[in-house]
Amino acid sequence: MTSSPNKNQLSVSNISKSHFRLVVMGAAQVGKTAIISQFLYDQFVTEYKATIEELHRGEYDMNGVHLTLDILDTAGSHSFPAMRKLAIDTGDAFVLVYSVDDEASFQEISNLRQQILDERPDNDVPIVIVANKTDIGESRRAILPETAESLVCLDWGNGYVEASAKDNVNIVGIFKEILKQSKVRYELSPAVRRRRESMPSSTDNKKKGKLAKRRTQSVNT
Ligand SMILES: Nc1nc2c(ncn2[C@@H]2O[C@H](COP(=O)(O)OP(=O)(O)OP(=O)(O)O)[C@@H](O)[C@H]2O)c(=O)[nH]1
Ligand SMILES: [Mg+2]
Repeated sequence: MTSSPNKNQLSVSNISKSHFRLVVMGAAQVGKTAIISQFLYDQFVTEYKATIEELHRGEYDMNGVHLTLDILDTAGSHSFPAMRKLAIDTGDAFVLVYSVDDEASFQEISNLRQQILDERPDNDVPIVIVANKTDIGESRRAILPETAESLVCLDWGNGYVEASAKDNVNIVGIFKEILKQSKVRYELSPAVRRRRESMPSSTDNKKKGKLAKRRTQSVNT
């Protein structure tokens, strides 16, 4: 496979420009910040502090190709409509998080997804739905996994991942699923495809966050 630039690569919008912006949205306290913190910093923070908006940046070298991954952590509560609109307009892909013990948080991701579809004229942005806090146990679940998964995957055509930021279960799976949802774009570019192949496999959870990571940082927006 040649790595020379081609027409497709130039016309591809997201990863091919070596800068990918992932927006994480969802109701308050569903675990958005906890997921990002596990992925980028290998940490789970138990005390809750409401996010206003925070941009994290991860720099990666994948087979010699440099990738800047921006992850925008958004506010679940008191989210200003203009901020939300800007986040939706500028995201390359979206992670919508709900908490499995909170039915209203599932309704919120349904609303957010509709807003994304309404505001993005291309309407094909990768979206992954995350069912977080699976560690709380089956008895406290407000939404059954099979109900959520069939709605998300079959009716919505989006990706679905069950995860626990607390127990560090499937956190890398969220980011792998986003790449899977971006498949069409990846396939357009040989150089980008090589980068995708260098992502960790599903059995690599213990090595999470080690995508040849050079450094991560929190940057002001
Ligand atoms: N049991 C459990 N608790 C979690 C998990 N993820 C997050 N929490 C807890 O849930 C609370 C809220 O987590 P955050 O990550 O701050 O939630 P958030 O979605 O970023 O909230 P906002 O910033 O207000 O939108 C914190 O007390 C976390 O410790 C999880 O996977 N399991
Ligand atoms: Mg937060």
